[in-house]
Amino acid sequence: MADRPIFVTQPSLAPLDEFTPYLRQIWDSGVMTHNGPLLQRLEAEVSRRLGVKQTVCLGNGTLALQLAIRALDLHGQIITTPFTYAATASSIAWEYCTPVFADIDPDTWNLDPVRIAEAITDQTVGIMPVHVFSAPCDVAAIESLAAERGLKVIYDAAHAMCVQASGRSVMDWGDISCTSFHATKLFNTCEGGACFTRDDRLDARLRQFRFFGHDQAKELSDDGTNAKMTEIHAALGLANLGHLDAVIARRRELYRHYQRSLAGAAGLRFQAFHPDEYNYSYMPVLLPSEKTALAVVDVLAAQGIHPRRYFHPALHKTPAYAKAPRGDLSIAEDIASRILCMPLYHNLPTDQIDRICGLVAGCCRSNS
Ligand code: T4K
Repeated sequence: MADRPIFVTQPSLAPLDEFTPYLRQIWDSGVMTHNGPLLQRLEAEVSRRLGVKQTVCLGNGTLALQLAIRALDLHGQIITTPFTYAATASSIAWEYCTPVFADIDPDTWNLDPVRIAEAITDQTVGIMPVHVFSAPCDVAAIESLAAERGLKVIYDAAHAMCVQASGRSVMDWGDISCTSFHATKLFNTCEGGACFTRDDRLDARLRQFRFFGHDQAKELSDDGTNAKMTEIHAALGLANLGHLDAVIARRRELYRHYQRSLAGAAGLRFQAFHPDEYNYSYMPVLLPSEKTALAVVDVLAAQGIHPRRYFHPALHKTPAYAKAPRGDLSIAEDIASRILCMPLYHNLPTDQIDRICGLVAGCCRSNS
């Protein structure tokens, strides 16, 4: 048994004394929200860091997806993956569109462009692929299909901060890309998220939508909601941004440690990705069967170690989306049934990883 429980992740936080000078600025100025100086600085620094034209910071990643659908004025069916977190499909449904599920690739676990093409109907208006666990989708195939069929693309890049796809930031693809800065993400502002677009008109719409519909002159010239990020959240982002490279490097080392330690585990597989196009924010492993995955959960839980079944069940198996239109989803169902995300965070000790891997390999052996 570990001294303290080991969860799937722990937030990466800058030292407290790097956060407090930002708080001092807020206390001195009294500006707490509404496009304040720290928010503007965070947006500029994230844009510079990722090499994207504009960053629109928001209250969370779910709102980012919803605002993206609104900004593109989508009404109809949006093709997406069932192998994702609920927020992907809920953002579609909450914007009065219909999620349509297509199957995933068995190796990358991302939406398969061939299956997307098969799911297109005369009601399809867009595609919402997810860069699952940060591995980029086949962006070139998806975008040429979308261009050919006149569809909009919104990437759910909630996991994919700092990832490159085909030589540019993954956030630079699609009509709009959306990410999450939740506490459990690689880069966090506690709660938060962002939209990215190269289109100035969409950028202006997103900014207006996040602030009730106010334009720059504070006129209420459009529809909108409250999706703002506060100065306190932006302050945390600025403090955390300085440590991002070190966090990614450490996570990469720990990921490789897992890979080496699990190399002999019978029937266990890792996600397929290019090592330069991944941020190591998750440690997903595919067990040989659901029985083995459940055995691993039990054996680790008895030791105070808690991996997560991200993403089980596949969304079409949940009550909210049981009736959503879909094709054959057998690959997503299979992967969802035997996936486990193992604990991975910057200060997870390697001797704990060795212990976890020993227990996982034991389950693979006894269930093979
Ligand atoms: N699209 C995708 C593909 C997503 O994965 C997500 C979110 C979104 C969109 C929407 O983005 P946001 O609207 O959330 O910005 C978590 C997160 O709540 C969620 O952000 C995330 N995906 C999802 C995959 O995971 P839970 O319910 O698994 O989190 P929870 O609270 O069980 O936390 C996991 C572990 O992390 C805990 O066991 C302990 C640790 N933890 C967690 C929190 C919140 C901490 O140590 N400190 C903390 O403050 O959903």
